[in-house]
Amino acid sequence: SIICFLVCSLKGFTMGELEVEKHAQYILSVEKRKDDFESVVMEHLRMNGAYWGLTTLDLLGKLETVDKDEIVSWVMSCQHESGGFGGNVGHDPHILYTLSAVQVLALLDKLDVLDIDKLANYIASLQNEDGSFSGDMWGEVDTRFSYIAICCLSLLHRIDKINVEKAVNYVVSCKNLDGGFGSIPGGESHAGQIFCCVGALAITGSLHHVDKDLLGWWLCERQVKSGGLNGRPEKLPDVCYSWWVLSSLIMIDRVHWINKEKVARFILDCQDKENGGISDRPDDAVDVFHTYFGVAGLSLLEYPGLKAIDPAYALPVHVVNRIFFGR
Ligand code: GRG
Ligand code: ZN
Repeated sequence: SIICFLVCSLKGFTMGELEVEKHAQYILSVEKRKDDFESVVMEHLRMNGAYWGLTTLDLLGKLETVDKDEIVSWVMSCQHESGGFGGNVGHDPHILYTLSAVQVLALLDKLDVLDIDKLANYIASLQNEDGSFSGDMWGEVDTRFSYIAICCLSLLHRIDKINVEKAVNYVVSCKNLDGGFGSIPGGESHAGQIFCCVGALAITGSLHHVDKDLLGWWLCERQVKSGGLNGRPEKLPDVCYSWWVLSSLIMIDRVHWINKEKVARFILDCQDKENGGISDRPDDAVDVFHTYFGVAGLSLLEYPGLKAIDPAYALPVHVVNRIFFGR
């Protein structure tokens, strides 16, 4: 329409630069091709893939094309006796897949099929004495798991099942002198871990523990000449950091410190304009993971025509509103 054309021109983009139809077709086709390279790689983390793919479709306005009941019954067939979810049918449960399962059900407005208390007890059982979280029964500890536990329990309205104060203190103990956060106390700052720690603090109302100017500066320095963002100093830019860095900057209210047009340009340059999908860098092979992060990054940048995504919950804003404010 003429209005959209004007909005797009104002923001510096031509209409149709984002290949909406082709990206939606690409996501749907990966699900159907069961034996090519990408599908085989995805086999053990199919639950994560379902979350990336379905969230992308929703942001693009194409979620109506999927068979919701079939997805819900597959998701539920991945649930384990313990309450946790595996990456696929018959796989061991892990908190990583459990969050994806909850996010998929939230997207489809089917959270009511869950035994909420059983699932919440599984997550709560992974909290350690020092407030940290293990990913599964084998015990690896990482601030990724702190974020996941807090995000998941918040979506289920069961945050009271854990010791929130201890969980927050543990995340704060992973803060570094550069303002960033690592995977464990003393671990190097990395944009992915920063998303997790800032997200956990945002959801628990604890952002006062963040030095916003110091962290904002570190995050802005992730932008390289091409406009893309890297995850740490001296590293190559990668589309997925559009998500990890931009979402963190938005949560600490410093996204105006970055050149948003140049990030959007970098993401658009990573599209396969012929067959759909987005890659990590221009001219690399596309995958579902980077297609999700590219579209989610553009959504954070308010790219015309995309639905808004929530930077802390990593779900479309309309889904988060449905969960917390009813419909
Ligand atoms: C709901 C979005 C969402 C996430 C769930 C799993 C998780 C919570 C967060 C993962 C955060 C994280 C650590 C992301 C980084 C992923 C990544 C690209 C790692 C690569 O790191 P390196 O050091 O690559 O191998 P670089 O880019 O530094 O060369
Ligand atoms: Zn990447």
